[in-house]
Amino acid sequence: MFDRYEPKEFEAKWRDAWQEADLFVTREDPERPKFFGLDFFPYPSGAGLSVGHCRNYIPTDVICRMRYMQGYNVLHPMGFDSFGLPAENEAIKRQRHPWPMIQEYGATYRRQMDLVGVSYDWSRSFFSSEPSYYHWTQWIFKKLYERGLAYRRNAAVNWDPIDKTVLADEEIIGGRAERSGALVEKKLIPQWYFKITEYAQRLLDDLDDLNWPEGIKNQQRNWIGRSEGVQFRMKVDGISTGESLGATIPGSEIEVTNLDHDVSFEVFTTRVDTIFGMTFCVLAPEHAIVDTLLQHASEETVAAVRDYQAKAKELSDIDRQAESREKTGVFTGSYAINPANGAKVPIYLADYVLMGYGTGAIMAVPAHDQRDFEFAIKFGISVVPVIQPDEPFLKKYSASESFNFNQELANYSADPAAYSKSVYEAKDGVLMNSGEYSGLSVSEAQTKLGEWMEALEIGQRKVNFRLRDWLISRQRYWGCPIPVVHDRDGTMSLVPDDCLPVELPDVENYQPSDDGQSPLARIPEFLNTTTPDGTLGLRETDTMGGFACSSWYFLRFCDPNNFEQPWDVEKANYWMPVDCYVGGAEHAVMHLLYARFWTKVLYDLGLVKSKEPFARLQNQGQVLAMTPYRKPREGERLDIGEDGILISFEEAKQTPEDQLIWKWARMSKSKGNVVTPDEAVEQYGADALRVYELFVAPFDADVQWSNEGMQGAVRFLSRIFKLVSDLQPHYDLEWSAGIMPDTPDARKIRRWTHQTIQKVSDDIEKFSFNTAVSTLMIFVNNLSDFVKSADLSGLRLPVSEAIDSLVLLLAPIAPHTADEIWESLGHKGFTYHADWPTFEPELTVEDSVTVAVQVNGKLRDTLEMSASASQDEMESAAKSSEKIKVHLDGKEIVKVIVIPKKLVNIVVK
Ligand code: ANZ
Repeated sequence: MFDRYEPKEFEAKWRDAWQEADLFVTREDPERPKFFGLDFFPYPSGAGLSVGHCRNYIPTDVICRMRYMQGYNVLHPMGFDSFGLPAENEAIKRQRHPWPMIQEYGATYRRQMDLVGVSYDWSRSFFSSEPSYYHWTQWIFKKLYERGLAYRRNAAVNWDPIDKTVLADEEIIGGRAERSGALVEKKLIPQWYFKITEYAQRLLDDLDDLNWPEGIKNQQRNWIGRSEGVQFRMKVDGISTGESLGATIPGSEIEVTNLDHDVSFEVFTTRVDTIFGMTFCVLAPEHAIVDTLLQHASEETVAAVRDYQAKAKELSDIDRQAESREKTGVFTGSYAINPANGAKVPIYLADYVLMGYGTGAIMAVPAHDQRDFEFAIKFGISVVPVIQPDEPFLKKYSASESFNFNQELANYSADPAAYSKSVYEAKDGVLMNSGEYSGLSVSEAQTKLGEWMEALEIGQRKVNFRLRDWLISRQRYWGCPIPVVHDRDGTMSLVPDDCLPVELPDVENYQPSDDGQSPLARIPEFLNTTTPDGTLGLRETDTMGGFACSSWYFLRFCDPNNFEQPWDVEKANYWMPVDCYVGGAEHAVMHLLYARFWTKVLYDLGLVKSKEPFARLQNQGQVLAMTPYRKPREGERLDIGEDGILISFEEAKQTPEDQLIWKWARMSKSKGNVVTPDEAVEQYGADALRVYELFVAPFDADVQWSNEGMQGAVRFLSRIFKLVSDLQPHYDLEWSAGIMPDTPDARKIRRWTHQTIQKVSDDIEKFSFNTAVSTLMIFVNNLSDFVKSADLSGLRLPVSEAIDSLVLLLAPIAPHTADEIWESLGHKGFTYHADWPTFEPELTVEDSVTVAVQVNGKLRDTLEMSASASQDEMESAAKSSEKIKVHLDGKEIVKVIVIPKKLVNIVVK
């Protein structure tokens, strides 16, 4: 047996042996419980894996290996998310076809994953761009279409002029495409959508039961953005064509007219209680009623409005809503009538109101809404407070005992920020300046005003969601074709099941075009086809964005080689949901929401009985590496958030010390700071890499890569080899058949062993891998110290139990090392097939404890006592200690303080 960690001597041998034995091929024994452990579906990039990616794969591997040893059937698959823009852009850059390219990249990933000993069942692997996979992506598309959940409409979309494609809102940051950095434009083209909004409420409700990080759940809640409010009609003054209904609006002379003939628009508000504070209205610049209003406006107004509309067009929704932006707007020349009090309020256009949310029009209440407030200040519109804040609110925000609005109003031109903090958030409190509603609480007023509007049929209570339908089509080549055929007269039909998959044609030139059409539209053999009833038709040429492919791959893993159906329902029902899903926190909304949506649709179709795809979610921290930057030179511009210019390691060598800035930055190819698993394994060994990544920090914390840390891992593994080889002469393979001795030393070793089993099992379960490793370190230290001094004769059985337990607990963490030692000890087979050690609770209990004995608070002695000693026993043991007696001599004992298992303090005078 080796007496130190020699990875080059045995790691590759074990990996070959595992492969030879098909060790990780999924077992499906109906008698056993199941465990589905899954890593986020990776896109295999040309750069290969870094040790940063391993922080995802190694921990999942540890929990899967432990579960297998605990007797579970384990599904631990890996595949490749190979359709989509990144792959296509990379292929264009390399002037290659994406398919062979991505297969090569995938093969590199696989080799690297194998190199660090991850236990994937490769017999279940696939690429999402294989026809045998996307066949079923298309099949699911059809199911969505049949249920009315996939539809096509003309839409102003975000157009990326560099990547020449449409982007989802989520793919735009600060008005630029996240991927290409292009300034995003608006373009009107027919687009395919999935109707995720129909599932908004369920997507929200079912979050509660998921074992996911709270932060991710909240991001989803905000993204779905449910709000309850009232939607009501606002009549435009002076241009109504309606007849009188013989009633007036309460408190005014204004007649209620037949709304069907009125020029009116609807507003959505969550704060109908503030309706008396409405001092203007705002329409989104794209609002359809604007044209009508302009028919009654002066030439100058028309010109100003058209100009404003044109400018708004160039901005993305996200920019329009940016809190820091100064408010802009333009008056339309028209007024609307507040239905609650008949007041005439000016109608403005402003880009902070979005067309895509609510009704694209709002009642503006500057006293209680931050954005309206900023707008009112800028345009000199009055601010009418209508909510008297309650006491706790006043205490929190205002120094004065009585809250004086006039004073506040006087203050806010001087310091708008101070006012807005004190007033606009007033969500609790009592109404004022609100006619008959004054004196009611906010919630009472909301109910009453809602009822009143419903009775008069001016409006109704409504739930709104911020969530938008999911834009799925891409005008690009490298994606899953949409299985739809367009008839001559424009009707659409689905491609019949027996004609699936609609295969992507193998072409040389697949560059995107400038006209917004997919390159597939230029390929006649693909484009021209027949409709199901035999007439000539044209294929849909848009492809699906990559998020479609990753919305169901976990289901395919349950039954990946099925050619008859996407999966066998029984198999999916056995394996789903994924018990533990591991990946980066950056996927909080898109992928994780889309996959939940598809799963719910498939649930409704009876194709899977799990309503949610991922029962538990874990997000790993990143690996950071020391990265060189240099100070900017005169006139050099820095990227946002940076204080230096990123340089290569080569350039760093040439740069004077005082110009260099070294910083921890996320490991990535673009930063040139990547350490590959190949390098790490070559230099230190695969198990050392595994131990290091698990031990260096809590799973979800960022990690600073260090070579010293790797050496520490090597030393730890070497200590294990040394310990076991030292103990080998005392090792008995058949220890479990013997009768354990019951001496204090035997009990001590067994206590260490069983405590370690308990803690390591529990820690792995909790994803606390760093403490699992440190527990093993303590165990190894205790045993190493013990063997140095103790007489081991008579301890063969507890020592052997300790060694076997150590090796098996180590097996998921450092599997090569574990198998090497296991074999050297004389065991047959792999640790993977051995049973996970279990602990006996009574053996974990400490039977002796160290108690501190103080006199007047000063430590004078420490005593070993039975852990079950009573307070009286502790006290008398302390008093009879020779060292203590010296300090008690001739003194009077005033009192004795006893803390069980820890301390006795004797107070004397
Ligand atoms: C009056 C009011 C008074 C409002 C007040 C808020 C506070 P959530 O919760 O996000 O649904 N709003 C409605 N439609 C809008 C649109 N298309 N673009 C921009 N803003 C819009 O927010 C709903 C509130 O956001 C609505 O309630 C409306 O302003 C505004 F003290 O109406 B509120």
